[in-house]
Amino acid sequence: MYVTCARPKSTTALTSTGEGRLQARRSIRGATALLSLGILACGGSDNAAADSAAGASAAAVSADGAAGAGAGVNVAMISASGQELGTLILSESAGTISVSGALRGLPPGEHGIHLHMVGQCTPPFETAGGHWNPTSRSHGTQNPAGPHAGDMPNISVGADSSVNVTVTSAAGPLRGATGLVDMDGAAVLIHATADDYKTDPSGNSGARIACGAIASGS
Ligand SMILES: [Cu+2]
Repeated sequence: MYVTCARPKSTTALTSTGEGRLQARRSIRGATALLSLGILACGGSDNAAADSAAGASAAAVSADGAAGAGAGVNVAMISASGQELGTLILSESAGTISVSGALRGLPPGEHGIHLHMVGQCTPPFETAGGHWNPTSRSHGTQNPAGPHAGDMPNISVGADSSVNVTVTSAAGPLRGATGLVDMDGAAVLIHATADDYKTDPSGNSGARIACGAIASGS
C-alpha cells in the first residue's frame, strides 16, 4: 500500500462537480477498502484544502486498484528459517496471473514455483495446502490431464543466489468468484528442485523452501 492517509470525511470537499462526485465515490471505495483491511492511518486536517488533498490521495489508492479489479498484490517471500527473500507482485494478465519481482537468498539452480491454495506460510509450509486447482486437473503443463491453474514455469536462481522472477500461471483469474484470492487467501511457493511439468501433484519439485502468503481480501 502506497498511501497512508485516507478518510471518508475527506471526500466531501470534492462533490461540487460531476468529476468531483466521481472522485468522491472512488475515494469512498478506496477509504472503505483501507478501513476493511485495518490499515487506515491518517493525520488530522481541519480545512477544505487539506481535505481535498487527502481525497485526491484516496482516489489515487482506488485508481491503483486497492478496491478490486486491476490491483497488483505484493507478496513478501520468506525462507523456511524466516529469512526475508524479497517481494513478488501478482497481477492479472490476459486471463492469467503474472508473477514478477527480484528475490535473493535462494539456492542456485532450477526451482519449481507455484500458486498454492491457502494463505498460510508456517514452516515447513505445508500450511499453504496443495496447488491452486479450481478445475480439478492433474499437475503439469506436459501432463495430458493437466495443468493446475497455479502451475508456472521453473525459475533459475543464479550463482549469487538471486533471481528476477517473471512467470505466468497456467490460468487465472486473480480475483472474483473463481479467483485465486479467496476466503482462505493463497500463497506463492518455491520448491527445492525443478518441476518436471508432469508428475502429480507437484512435478517432483521436492521440499517447500520459500513461501509468500496472500491474505484474503488482498
Ligand atoms: Cu508447489
